Amino acid sequence: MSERELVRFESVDGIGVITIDNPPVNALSPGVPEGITAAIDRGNADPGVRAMVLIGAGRSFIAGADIRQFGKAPSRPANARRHYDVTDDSPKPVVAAIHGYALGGGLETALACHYRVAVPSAKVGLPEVQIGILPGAGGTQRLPRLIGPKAALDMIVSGRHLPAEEAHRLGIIDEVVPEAQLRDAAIAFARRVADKRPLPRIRDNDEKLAEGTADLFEATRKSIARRARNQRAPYACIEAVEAACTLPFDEGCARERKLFEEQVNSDEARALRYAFFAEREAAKLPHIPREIELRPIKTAAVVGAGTMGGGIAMSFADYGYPVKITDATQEALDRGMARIRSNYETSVKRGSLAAEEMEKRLARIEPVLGYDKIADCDVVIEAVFEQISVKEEVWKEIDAAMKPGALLYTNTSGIDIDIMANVTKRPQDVAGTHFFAPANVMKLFEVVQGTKSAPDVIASAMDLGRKIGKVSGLAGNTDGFVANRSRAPFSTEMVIMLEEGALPEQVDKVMVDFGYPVGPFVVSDISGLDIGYDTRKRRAAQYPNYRKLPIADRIVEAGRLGQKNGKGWYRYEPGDRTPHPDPEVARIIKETAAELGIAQHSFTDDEILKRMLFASVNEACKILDEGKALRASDVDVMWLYGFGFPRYRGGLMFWADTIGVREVYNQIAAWHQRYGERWAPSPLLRRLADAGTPLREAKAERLR
Ligand code: 3H9
Repeated sequence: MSERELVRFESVDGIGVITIDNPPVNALSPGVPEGITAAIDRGNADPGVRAMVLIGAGRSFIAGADIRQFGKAPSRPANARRHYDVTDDSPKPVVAAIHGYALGGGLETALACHYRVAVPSAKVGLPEVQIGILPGAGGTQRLPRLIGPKAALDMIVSGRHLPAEEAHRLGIIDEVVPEAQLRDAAIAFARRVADKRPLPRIRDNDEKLAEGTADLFEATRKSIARRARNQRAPYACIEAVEAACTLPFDEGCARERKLFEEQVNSDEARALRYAFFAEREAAKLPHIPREIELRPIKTAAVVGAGTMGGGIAMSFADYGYPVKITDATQEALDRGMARIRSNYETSVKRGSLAAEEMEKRLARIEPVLGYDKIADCDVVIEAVFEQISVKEEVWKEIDAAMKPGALLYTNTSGIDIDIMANVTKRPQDVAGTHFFAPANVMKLFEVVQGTKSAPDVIASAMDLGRKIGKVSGLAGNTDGFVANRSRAPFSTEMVIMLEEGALPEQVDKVMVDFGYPVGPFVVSDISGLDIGYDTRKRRAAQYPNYRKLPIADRIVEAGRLGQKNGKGWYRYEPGDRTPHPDPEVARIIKETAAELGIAQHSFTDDEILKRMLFASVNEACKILDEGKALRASDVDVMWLYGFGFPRYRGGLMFWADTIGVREVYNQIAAWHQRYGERWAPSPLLRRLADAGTPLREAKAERLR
């Protein structure tokens, strides 16, 4: 595409309208900045043009720099004129007309304009920190001048998107204009300001910078210390805003640029860029035509008003869907509704939800008794007790009641979904939608394709996940599906290491230092240890070679169920969730190991980390080899959104690549020799190591 097509210039009665047309999101790809520069020059050279409007074609203003270009050789000489400077220097006013998104370099472009108007649905932000960098085109210098360093820090360090109304209140947007009239309103605005001088250039206004004291920056650094550990980008953002308050504009820009250059090729930025694209890739289903017609979803039903069912109903209500919830008895329904209300009330108390909004959401959830009451819903999600006999009964009822064409999804985490599908006379309408607890909070939405699931049923599930604010990932129908199956060896290995001499607190510390928000033993205590106990018994009965975990069993048999009864892998004081290492746990571990005759040794942090994560890398390779996941990057997305894997490490497979596929293979092969069958290397892992192909590029030929 030539530059002239990427950016168009037309003159509308004295106003030069510059339109950026680089679908899908008008990123500043090579040619776009040059096009804007040329258009501004043209407007300035044309005596018939009094002012200019910069607007985006399609669904957005500008979503930022083209992220795919980062890490590649620059397409322009370093001394080329930058469109930001050319815009800012323009002797004729330039008005940014914003709809959709003005993010990153997009908002920086708008800040270089003299005025900004936006429609109510527009969003603006400097989200660079989320891809491991900082704004690199003057954003950290202009925004504090416009809205003050405190508000600017909040935006830049969080990377959040602001709705137009909030941006207007802060002073980023000069005028909010009617939704469907952006172009005309912006032209009218440009006409109004065409002769006003001096031009309001943000760079010239230092008044607000006094608020940027050393204390403010110190307090901001302190406030992010926990969240931003192991990361550099949030601190680089703060440093750049600090430079805005201590240096003249041009020097501040140079400082920002230097920090940007240092950061853009960092491991952190590479990992976060990978995560950004992996997430978008996960939404694509190569085996289903993109244009397939989705089944419309206007109303939803949830069967089962337990913790999971309640959370699922909340997920619908949170995103505006009317949802019916049903259970076997009025008491169960009442309990479920009370739990939902109490969850919402907690959010209101914490200040994350307005009381009025809570009432709106609650009003969308209708408790009903009897399957006939949910029959006309477009989608039903079954979330009853995880027992095959119970599920089978429920699925007969669902099949008998639901209208033809309804989407029938099951939220099982452990049961073969074909069993449920085959209870019905319409297995093609059935698929799995696996939510993670708490269902209204956790973002992962694992869609499970059964043997007979129809393509539109799968595509509709993937789309539904997105519509209720989740990140969808597709899994084949295998025990544990993709997320839990790939994580299971991690959970097994952490307990096996206790037999060999590690302690829960040591393992947890290693994983928290690595970047997990909480350690895996604390996570187990939060979830409750009895569920794992039951699953292990079931698995042991099912699989003759199942590796038993005697220490974990003894902990439960000693009456330690986790946080719910104040003792699990740790002990807890009443009313307090702080985990305290417990000598009784250490004693159980030691005694069990002695009975098993296992020699004790001390562990390095590195060994703990690799034992746990490599076990899962190997399993993920087996899953891919069996065709139960489409892409290694899908596994990564599931780990990011299902298990709190640190995003700045990209994901399980991306992280393993930073060590190297050959080294991962060699270590696994060595552990196979030492520990036996459970470490048998996946044939796919071996093939990748032999070919030197990164793990993150592994793909299944098709989903089986
Ligand atoms: C920056 O600006 C640095 C500057 O400070 C300094 C420069 C010197 N680049 O997400 P979607 C693609 S850093 C390339 O599915 P949505 C995306 O991959 C940048 N591609 O849509 C997808 O492609 P495909 C700061 C991009 O409606 C398609 O567009 N900006 C970019 O759910 C649709 O995207 C950001 O960090 C990009 N910048 O969400 C914003 N953006 O169809 C990043 C999107 O092949 N973008 N694509 O899969 C977003 O957050 C979301 O895409 C957005 C739209 C909210 C805009």
